Amino acid sequence: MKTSTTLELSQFAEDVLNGLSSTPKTLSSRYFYDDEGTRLFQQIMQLPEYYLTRAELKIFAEQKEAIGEAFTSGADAIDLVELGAGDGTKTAVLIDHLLKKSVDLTYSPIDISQEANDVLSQRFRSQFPDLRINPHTGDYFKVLGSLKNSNGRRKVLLFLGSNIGNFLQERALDFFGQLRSMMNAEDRLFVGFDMQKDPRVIVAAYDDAQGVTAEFNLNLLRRINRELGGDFDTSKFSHYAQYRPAECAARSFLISREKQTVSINALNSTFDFEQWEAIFMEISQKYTHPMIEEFAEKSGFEIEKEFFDAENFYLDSLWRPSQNRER
Ligand code: AVJ
Repeated sequence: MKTSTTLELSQFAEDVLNGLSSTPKTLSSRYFYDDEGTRLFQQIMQLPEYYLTRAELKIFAEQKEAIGEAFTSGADAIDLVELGAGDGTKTAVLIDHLLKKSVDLTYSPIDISQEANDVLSQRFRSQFPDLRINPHTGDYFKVLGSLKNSNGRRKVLLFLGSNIGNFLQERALDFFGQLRSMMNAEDRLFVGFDMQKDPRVIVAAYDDAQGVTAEFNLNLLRRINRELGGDFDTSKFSHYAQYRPAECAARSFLISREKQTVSINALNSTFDFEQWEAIFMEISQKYTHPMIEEFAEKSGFEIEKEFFDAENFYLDSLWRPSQNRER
């Protein structure tokens, strides 16, 4: 029965169908970022509890000299390639610095959203009239594959914001391994990791007092209503965030406050919720230093240099392909 309908469904519809048919029910955080979700995430980044963005921006602002040196050491020219740039605030700090140092530089943001790329490119074109910008819209790996050929310039891949935290451990390892396979020996990978810290600080970041994170999660139910003809009543769900310190994992759930049935037209389906049943929405993994070392090693990298903030809340880690392990 499922097969004939599934073929005609969008990836989003298919993933929602599979997720809400699973036990426990789950929805993927990769679908948070429609226009409304992107707007809510911008708001999250301004929240007093959401320390991640500020910590990383501080690292960039205070250590741009050392970061710039590490990026350019042993290379005459560099191509910054950013995976999922967002609004580019952090990257702008670094670009500004590198241009002032007269580094031979290009900037290639890669994003699945054409819209996001257009906005960012326009902003950077007016901010940095001399910067060569080559935006690419599409899947990270497809685009990286097309950029693979060495042009004698060092590619520095940027994967910031602890975006890696949304991947389960195994997928994160696989992701780094795939990046590795697309890199030349002189290329570098610069990754942002949110570190393990006081559990109370972490849980507050995902359960803010103003309820913006709750709205960010509930927006995915609204998105299903908008795009797939769902009839979720968001007042019947509440956001619940927890942090498990032994796993270093923050998780978000939407909890059905009552027994209810939700129908989704585009899926030709209804879904029953028990009272207090959870939908697992998002994992935001935190890291210990040994975890990061293990990731680097297992995916074929060596850690070249590390940039922490003063509180050790956050780490931007520069990796180079390890030479004893051709993949
Ligand atoms: C963009 C994946 C880094 O997990 O901290 C923020 C997304 N979710 N608040 C994170 C998010 C809830 C964010 N990342």
